[in-house]
Amino acid sequence: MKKIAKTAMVVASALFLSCVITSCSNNEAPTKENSEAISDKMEGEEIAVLTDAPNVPAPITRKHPTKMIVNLEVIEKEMEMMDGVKYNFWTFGGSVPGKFIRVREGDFVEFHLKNNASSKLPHNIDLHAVSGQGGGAAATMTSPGHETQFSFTALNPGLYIYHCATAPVGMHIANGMYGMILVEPKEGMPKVDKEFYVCQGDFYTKGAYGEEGLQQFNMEKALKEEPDYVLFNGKVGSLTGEKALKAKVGETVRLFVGNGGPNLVSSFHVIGEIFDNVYPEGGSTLNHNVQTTLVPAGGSAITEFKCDVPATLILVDHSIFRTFNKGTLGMLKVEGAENKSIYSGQQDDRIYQGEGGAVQTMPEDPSTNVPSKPLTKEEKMTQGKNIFESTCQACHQSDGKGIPKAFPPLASSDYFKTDKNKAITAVLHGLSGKVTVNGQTFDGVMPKQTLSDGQIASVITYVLNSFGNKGGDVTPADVKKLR
Ligand code: HEC
Ligand SMILES: [Cu+2]
Repeated sequence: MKKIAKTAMVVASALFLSCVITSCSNNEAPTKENSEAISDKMEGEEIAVLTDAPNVPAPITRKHPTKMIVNLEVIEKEMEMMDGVKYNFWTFGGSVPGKFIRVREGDFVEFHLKNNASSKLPHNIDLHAVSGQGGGAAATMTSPGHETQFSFTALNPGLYIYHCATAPVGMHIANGMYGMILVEPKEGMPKVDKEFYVCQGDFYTKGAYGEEGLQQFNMEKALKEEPDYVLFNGKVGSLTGEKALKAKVGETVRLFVGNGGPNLVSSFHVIGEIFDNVYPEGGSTLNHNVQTTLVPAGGSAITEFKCDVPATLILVDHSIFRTFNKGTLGMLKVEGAENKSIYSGQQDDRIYQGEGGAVQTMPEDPSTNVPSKPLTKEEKMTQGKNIFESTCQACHQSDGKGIPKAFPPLASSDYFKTDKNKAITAVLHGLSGKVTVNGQTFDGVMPKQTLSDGQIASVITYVLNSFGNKGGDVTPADVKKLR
């Protein structure tokens, strides 16, 4: 199945490619016999439909160039960069990234840049799809309450970034002034089932990641290229939970991926998938079977894949601290029938001891690991501290205070204050969904920890007697009851 769909996609793409290389001198106007023929004759006029991420306008079915009228409005507006964290964004069309523009190779684009009267500053636009001074920037410096106009012919097919180029350019981009324009090749693009628009950007705020309230732009951090936030589509969580992208098993998906920068290069990767096709840098070369593709600042990539099995695919910048600590995490939920021959799921979990090399048949119940002699509380504290440092600390931090918005505090936590079983259960079975700890809401995922009853007893005893918690003692038997 996959092979066929993939081959079809490859063949179609190769066709598109060969046409690009030989530049397809197919000039004949459509005739009765050949109404599908590709024409270079300019016909008609259209007003471009613009969309907000993650949506893209419908594929172009026209076989001829037209006059495309694009109306794009700059709006400066306060929006959230993360729940509770506000930022005064400067936008192309009211959101970050800016509106997606879709035209066809050869189209004559009449571009109207409007700057909302409520704006405080003039702005302009540099479209990387434009051959001409400043990519249009020189013709579009637009004061608040004004509209400028220029035209260009979309000579080169590809996926392009556009951005504001008003000084200080870095600051305008850092405030969200970028978006994408796709110039479809005249032959069109191979058909896929789903297309999405995902655009990365790095953000520099006065406060650290997660600090609430209205955040100001921080020029020092921007100069050092040390962003607090690295985001897909302008907000932490823009593509997770309810807002996750969706597809079905068997469907082909195309991602139009961009990177507005201003500084970082993205190592774009989808956990749990392999890109069947990639157009590196958004150009016309076709690559296959790619795990991670680079998306330069001010650049793009087009990736395509078939969803083979049900899974929650995770979109990341594989410069991975950005994903788990700065925001570049999105989801694509693929639903449908399982195919155990492609992916089986876990088939076994057994204890492996490196030393003796012996693979023991798994005690389904690690409580058989309980040492014959019960540990004293002091011994538990020592063992618990070791486990905490090797296992829990990475997320909950060495002082147990966690990370705002990401990992809840274990220090003085009111979550398990009156019920130590809640702490045991979290470690034993994992924890996900909304939890409130000391008045702060968290909506993350704590993976279940593979520890024995004795180890869990020790680490929870350690937590209960550390970080300002009120004390207590947990036995392996307490853990066993909840397993
Ligand atoms: C990979 C990161 C990660 C690791 C490792 C981890 N946790 Fe968690 N933990 C979380 C997240 C995220 C939550 C909140 C889950 C949610 O939002 O539903 C959480 C919640 C908790 C809670 C309940 C909320 C609170 O703060 O009181 C406890 C207790 C807890 N973890 C203890 C531990 C202990 C003990 C360990 C080590 C054995 C551990 N965790 C390891 C990420 C982690
Ligand atoms: Cu600007």
